[in-house]
Amino acid sequence: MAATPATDSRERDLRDRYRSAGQEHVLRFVAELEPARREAFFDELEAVDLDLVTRLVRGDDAAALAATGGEIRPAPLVRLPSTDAEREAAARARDEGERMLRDGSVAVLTVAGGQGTRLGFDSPKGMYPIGPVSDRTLFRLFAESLHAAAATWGPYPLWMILTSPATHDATLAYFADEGHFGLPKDRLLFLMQGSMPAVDDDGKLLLAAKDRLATSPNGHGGSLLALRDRGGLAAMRDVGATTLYYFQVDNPLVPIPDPVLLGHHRLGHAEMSTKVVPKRSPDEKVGVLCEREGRTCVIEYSDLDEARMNERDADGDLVFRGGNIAVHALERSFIERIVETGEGLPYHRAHKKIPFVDERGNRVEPTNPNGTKFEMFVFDALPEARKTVTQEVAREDEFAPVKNAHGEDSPDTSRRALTEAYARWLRAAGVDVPRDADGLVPGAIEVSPRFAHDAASCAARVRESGPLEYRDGWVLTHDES
Ligand code: UD2
Repeated sequence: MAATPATDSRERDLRDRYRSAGQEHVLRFVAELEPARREAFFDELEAVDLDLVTRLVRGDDAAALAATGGEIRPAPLVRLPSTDAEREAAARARDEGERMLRDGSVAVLTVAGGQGTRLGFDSPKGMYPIGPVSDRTLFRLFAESLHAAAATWGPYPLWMILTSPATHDATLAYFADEGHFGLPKDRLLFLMQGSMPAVDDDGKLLLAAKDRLATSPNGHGGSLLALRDRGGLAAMRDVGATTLYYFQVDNPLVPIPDPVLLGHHRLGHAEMSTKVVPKRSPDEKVGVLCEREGRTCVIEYSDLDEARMNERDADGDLVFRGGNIAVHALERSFIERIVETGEGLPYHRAHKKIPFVDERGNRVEPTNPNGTKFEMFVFDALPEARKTVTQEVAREDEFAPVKNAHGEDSPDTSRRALTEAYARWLRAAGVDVPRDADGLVPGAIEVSPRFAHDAASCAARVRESGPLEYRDGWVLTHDES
């Protein structure tokens, strides 16, 4: 295939660099490539941080991840209020958080760059229809919550959405098709996160095709780098937002934004705060909030030893029970400090089945894990924070993730949790919502965030609306009266 002198010199440079890193094999098929594909492949190869890959393959970063020793105890919690003093503290936190929302100091980040493999849904997960009656999508639900926040507290918070190469274009197209849900466009920002190349068990880069590396998104911890590199921090500075409210795209029950967490965070002078729920069983797949040598950290479920995982206190509760639901508040200045130099957070390794092209150019779909993906986890920022707050919340009120196609944490369990949460708001507001023999709502109902976004706003709307009567398939929308 004819090559221009410029291409020749690009190829020479790349060969030199990749040869010194012991990775020249990725250029094996270059002679077969059409010029345009070759140039695009060279772009990809030039963008790879080979020094970083070499260090990760060698394990030179082990120290950063070695935080597995040392004395570990459960992180101190702001407990779910059960005493008057705790209820008063929560009310003070709410007041403070509402002040922050009114004065525009809060921006919101939804991390939505994951590949959603377990759910088996081909589009970005935010497009998943989750409304128990209306099938409104996760993104629509969040957008409506932001309309509700603006109606309640004043300014629209800046909403940033972390995408990845796998979800970026489809997410943008979806928001455009939906007219950006009527949100002010200058308050909406899509940040595409970075990718990391995958390696085989000998530390060699894998090719996904003759002209493409096998890569994967660099983990939700990559959000901090994306905030720096894709204009998120600059946008926060422009709108005067000093605190970031962070949550995952897979949880439709998350309050957006939650003044109580924000208030505890501010009043506790925290740089990073986290919500937890009591784990429902020792082996639930959530990380646990811990303290190691005076620093807060999350120990991922796969890293918690059996003894600690099963340890119970005198009341029979799990000692390490603070399950991370991945809702955080982070100070902008803290994020700036984490990302101002270098590569951000340490990388974790996941041993996975990674399809690849072998040395003869044949595509291989491995049946066993054959390589390693590298990911950063946002909670690894916690130990860097001078102060943190960990707030315990009720699972049934705030955590109903959509992760698996069936069984636990599936669309069925998530929709059921939404119906039951809406029913609790309505009952507390005096509406007669029936229960079946199992104590559950005998059907599905839905409250649009623009009708009410929590129990208190629901009570206020019901007072304005006059008597409301339950029916299966009921959807309370903003113009319900
Ligand atoms: C995560 C936490 C777990 C617990 C649980 C709560 C990790 C490693 N574990 O488990 O401790 O808090 O959530 O629900 O985080 N994402 C990106 N880019 C990426 C990878 C993921 O944006 O490169 C997003 C993804 O779209 C999703 C979220 O991060 O919103 C969680 O990702 P996951 O499904 O891989 O994490 P999971 O459920 O194993």
